[in-house]
Amino acid sequence: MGALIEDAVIDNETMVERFLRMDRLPHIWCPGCGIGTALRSTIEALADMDIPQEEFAVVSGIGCTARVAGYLKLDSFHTTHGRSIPFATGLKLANPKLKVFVFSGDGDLFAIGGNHFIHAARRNMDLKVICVNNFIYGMTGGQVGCTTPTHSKTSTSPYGNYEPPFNLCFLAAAAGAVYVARWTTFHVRQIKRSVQEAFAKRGFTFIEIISPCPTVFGSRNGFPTGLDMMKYFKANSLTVAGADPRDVEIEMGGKLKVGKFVDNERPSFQDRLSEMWGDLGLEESRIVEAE
Ligand SMILES: Cc1ncc(C[n+]2csc(CCOP(=O)(O)OP(=O)(O)O)c2C)c(N)n1
Repeated sequence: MGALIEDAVIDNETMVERFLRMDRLPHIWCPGCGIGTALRSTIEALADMDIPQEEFAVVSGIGCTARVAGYLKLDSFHTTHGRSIPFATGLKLANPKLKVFVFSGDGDLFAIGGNHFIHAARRNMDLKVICVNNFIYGMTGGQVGCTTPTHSKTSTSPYGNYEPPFNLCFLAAAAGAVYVARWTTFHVRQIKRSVQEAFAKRGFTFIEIISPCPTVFGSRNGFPTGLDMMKYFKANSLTVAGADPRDVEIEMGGKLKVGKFVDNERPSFQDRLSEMWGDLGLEESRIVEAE
């Protein structure tokens, strides 16, 4: 038994050291933040897939979540605010063999970067997007954003937010994503499975991970510690596999619907490209065009 535990500890260390730039630690995240949990589940998913590490590339924008790209020992690109998706699109087109994923925050992907998100989904670009949704602009001090639940207090809505938030899963599905799932940081195994399922698909996939930000969101909304928010997730999450994404809007105090909501097939951007260019690969098609 002792040996088994020892092996597990060694495996864990090996996995973490394999995927994290240990020289960059300690990380910048606050105690109780859920980004590390989301990252850990993602690393477990990558480690357990039959894909060589050098084939992965990760792209992020700016924000607390976006720091993930700097900590991951992959080909990592920490780009400008809101521009992770166009950057990732370029990367995928330049080297279609790469497994390109985007790991970024809700503000980065859906406020400043919202337009890029919907068009990549419409094109069914072969990108795997993982969004940590902490309901707020974490890095810049907890301002209200496009995912802040109605009535929640933030540094710029001290009496409560009076706007409705985006339902990110519905937005992704409506724009054309072929895989859409939502979990919280309480659902570590489900996140791992979703990441693996997303990588197994062609086309644009979206995973939303609801995460605590005790420092600037929780402290103003009755969840002063990360644990308080995790208990809330545990008590209020309701798994509804295959739920219609329009029915999974988030309201604090109500049931938080999680699960895999969309899993379908349609031609990806690259499928359409090869349809047009026959068997020619992307690289060759560019050569033909240049001639
Ligand atoms: C063009 C531009 N506008 C604004 C900012 C300031 N800024 C940096 S991070 C950030 C918000 C990040 O929020 P989110 O993506 O939700 O990530 P979190 O920090 O909550 O993980 C903003 C507005 C910036 N860096 N660049």
